[in-house]
Amino acid sequence: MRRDMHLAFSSLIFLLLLIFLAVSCQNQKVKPPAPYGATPSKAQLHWHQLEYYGFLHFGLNTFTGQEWGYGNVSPEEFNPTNFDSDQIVGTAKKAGMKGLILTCKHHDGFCLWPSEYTDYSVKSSPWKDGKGDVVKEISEACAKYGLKFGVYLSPWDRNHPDYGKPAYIEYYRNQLRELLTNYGPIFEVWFDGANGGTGWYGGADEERKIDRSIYYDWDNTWKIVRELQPDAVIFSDVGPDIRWVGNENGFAGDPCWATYTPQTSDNSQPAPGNVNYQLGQNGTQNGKFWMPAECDVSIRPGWFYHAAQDSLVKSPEVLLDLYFKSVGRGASFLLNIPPNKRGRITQDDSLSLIGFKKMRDEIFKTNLAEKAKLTASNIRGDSDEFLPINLIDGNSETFWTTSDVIHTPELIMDFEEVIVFNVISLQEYLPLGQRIEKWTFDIWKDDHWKEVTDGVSIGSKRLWKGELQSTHKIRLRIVESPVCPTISEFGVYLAKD
Ligand code: FUL
Ligand code: CA
Repeated sequence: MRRDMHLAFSSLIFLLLLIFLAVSCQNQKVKPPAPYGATPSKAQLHWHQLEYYGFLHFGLNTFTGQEWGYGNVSPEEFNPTNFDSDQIVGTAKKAGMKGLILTCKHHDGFCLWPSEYTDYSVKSSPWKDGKGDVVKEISEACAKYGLKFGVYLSPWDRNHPDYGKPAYIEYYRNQLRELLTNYGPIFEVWFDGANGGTGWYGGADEERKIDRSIYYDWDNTWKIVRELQPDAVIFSDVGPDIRWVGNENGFAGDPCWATYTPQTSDNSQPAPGNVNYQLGQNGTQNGKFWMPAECDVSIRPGWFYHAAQDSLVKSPEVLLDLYFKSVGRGASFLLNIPPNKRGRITQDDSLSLIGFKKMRDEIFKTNLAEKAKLTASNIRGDSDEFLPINLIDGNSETFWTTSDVIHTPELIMDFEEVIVFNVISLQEYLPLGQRIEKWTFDIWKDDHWKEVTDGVSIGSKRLWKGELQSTHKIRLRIVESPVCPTISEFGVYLAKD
């Protein structure tokens, strides 16, 4: 009995010792750096991963050939002859898009879903005898193909008799609730800055000016999104989650900071349509909010489909260039692919999309850096958790970082064989904020380092494409950073021709 007790006692001591050891090891674990400046929300982090998604401009304008309907066109005009959500969403899927945003209501006020609050919708059209619902079909097809679904609900409504009056805000919010309740998870809600002006307004046919900074009471309107779709990001000229890049050409500025402080010239409250939007192109270094840019552009000159523009579809080469200038500058690429009168994506557009996809796949197929031996000038606490190998594991959650006092480290990649490349890709670890201000990239050539390129900012992604380089050693230097850098990925690629 005594012997048994003795044994139990020693086992207990042994167990306690183990726990003590485990806890003290845990305590010795090197802590990650403290966050710097504004940092992204969970929803924004998810959004960053999407990078490339599509816009669908579809509605009465598709049938009338207009871009901004006046709000007086009969709903009977809406009659796609062969609407096929599988074809539309399937095309986006094949193109590698990660989501689709649908113009559920554009400025003309016509609704692509049978809204309870108006007859100016698909229910008054001959399409499917007024029983159709484009929002339902597209959202369901997105779920089927694994794409995220987003909604555009134009704040401006050139059809509604109450536009400009308080009653319209109630109408607008009711519609927002319908869209955010009845169509599954929404990843992005798009609030257009174009609002106020001439319109039909239920026959008044006049100009209605609104005070853009106060009319929509945005804070309370956006609360509806937070309440009904807490995982969605809100896009507008002034965020609050995603900002307009300030042009409709599909490119971001260089640099394009993920942080932004919206400004107006007259000190009024910044709001969609009331902001110095040109500043969105570069953002604000050390800006007040994490509010990354989205680059919207149409694959055609117009946002809506016009047969006369079939020969003007952007080529795969042009799209690739825009990709480098949007995603490659830390923004997202929102490419509009308008369904035609049949209710399908036109072949010219599909071919270009697939060509663009092939080019991207070809470039990013092999990360040459995976074969490198990595040496960093400093590793935070010499910890296994922050090793440079994290740069080539294809995982944006792991990163290389240094001691707090080391702000300008360098990293060398050695290759057993000479590599030939013309593309590099860098990614910062976003949860800790945008930290790096300036970096330089060199190759080893003729027994010395030769600078190939440099840049201001990295952010969610920084792509560089240039002349062909051949070497067996490359170097990344962080040359300006207010804090220790945290870099999650480093890719080296070859873009043939
Ligand atoms: C603009 C609108 O006026 C265009 O018609 C289009 O919808 C574009 C995406 O946003 O502000
Ligand atoms: Ca990584």
